[in-house]
Amino acid sequence: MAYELSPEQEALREEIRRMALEKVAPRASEIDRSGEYPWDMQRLLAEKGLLGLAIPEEYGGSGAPLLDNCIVAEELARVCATTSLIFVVQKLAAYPIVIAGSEEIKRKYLPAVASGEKLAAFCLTEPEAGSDAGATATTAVETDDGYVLNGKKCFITNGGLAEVHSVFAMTDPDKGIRGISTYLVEKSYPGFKVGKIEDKMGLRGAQVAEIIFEDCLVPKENMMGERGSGFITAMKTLDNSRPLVAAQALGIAQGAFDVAVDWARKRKQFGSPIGALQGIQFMLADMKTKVEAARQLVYRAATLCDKEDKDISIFSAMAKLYASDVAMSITTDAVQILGGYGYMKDQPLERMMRDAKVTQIYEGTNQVQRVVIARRLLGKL
Ligand code: COS
Repeated sequence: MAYELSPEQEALREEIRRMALEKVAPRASEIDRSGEYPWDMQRLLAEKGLLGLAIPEEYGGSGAPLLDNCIVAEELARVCATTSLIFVVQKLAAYPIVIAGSEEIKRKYLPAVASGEKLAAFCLTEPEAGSDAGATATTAVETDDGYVLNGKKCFITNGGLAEVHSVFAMTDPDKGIRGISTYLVEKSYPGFKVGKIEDKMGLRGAQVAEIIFEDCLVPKENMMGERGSGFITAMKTLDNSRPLVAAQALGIAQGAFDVAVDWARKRKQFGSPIGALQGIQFMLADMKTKVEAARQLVYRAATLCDKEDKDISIFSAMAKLYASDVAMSITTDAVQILGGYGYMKDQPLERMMRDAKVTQIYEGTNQVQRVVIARRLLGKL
């Protein structure tokens, strides 16, 4: 079944595209160059109510479907992947609270996350638990006062900036993945520390850091969901956020494609625009086909998530796998079409190529996506 956007979704796309072109695009190159977190972009998204787009209305958000969120992520990434990530991560980190948090926790934290007053972070990955998320080594020990967390998370987007964290920690090590629980951890809690801030290839304006827990005391009521349900909460969250990362990758691909088409029309060699050369035409034709195929898959995955369909996992994984590979391939080809100019920082393409790379890695590497797809196809053999 092909996707079809409603008139409201088309209008949303137009509105975000206009905002992105007017306010975000002019900042993109400088955000990349400086490597500083763009608070002005965060404020822009907050003022537009976008940081709460996915959060239910009763907790201060708009309760918009995932497909709407994908449209926003795509249009922002078309001009600036870092700004798109600000949007994507706020939703990723809020999702465990939405699906597993108690009523009290939701009321206490979601409104400030939805308004953008507080940044949020999703703390799953550890130095020894990347693709193998079940190998979580951060421990949570129950005491009379609450849970005491010890351990280290790494590659945490918004690390050091976020005030609200969805953290996965091992409560009952003898139970394996069924021993992992989810905790709401505030930056202000004693024993919460920020470690190394990473120096990255792309998404230069996003802050990614280690988060360290040293006897970090978390109130008992901050456990989200049943004890031992953390792994499933993490997997459900990833199922629901992979389409969003796929949309971000799609936006990067579309942005790079737009630049390449424009260049092919204007750049003259051998006495005519290079777009008149069949070698370039075939490249552009293949690029366009891949972008549109990725869009179908991304919107389809988002629509299935919105319907809480049984095929969410496989479609989310396929969308993330395909769209991110498309983003890498389109940005690489777009640089090629611009030749030497594409390699220079005067053009946005080398930034887009660097930004595209991580979409094949984060929210589960594309190898993990293939594992998810194959397991859904075959079951565990
Ligand atoms: N929804 C609900 N339940 C799920 C699920 C999902 N999407 N995925 C797995 N589960 C359940 C399984 O059904 C299984 O339950 P049973 O033991 O009752 O059968 C249990 O969870 C364990 O699943 P599985 O055996 O597949 O777990 P593995 O340890 O083999 O790991 C992968 C599975 C590799 C898919 C998982 O670790 C993963 O997604 N890793 C990547 C993590 C990631 O994306 N990190 C990025 C961090 S965020 S930027």
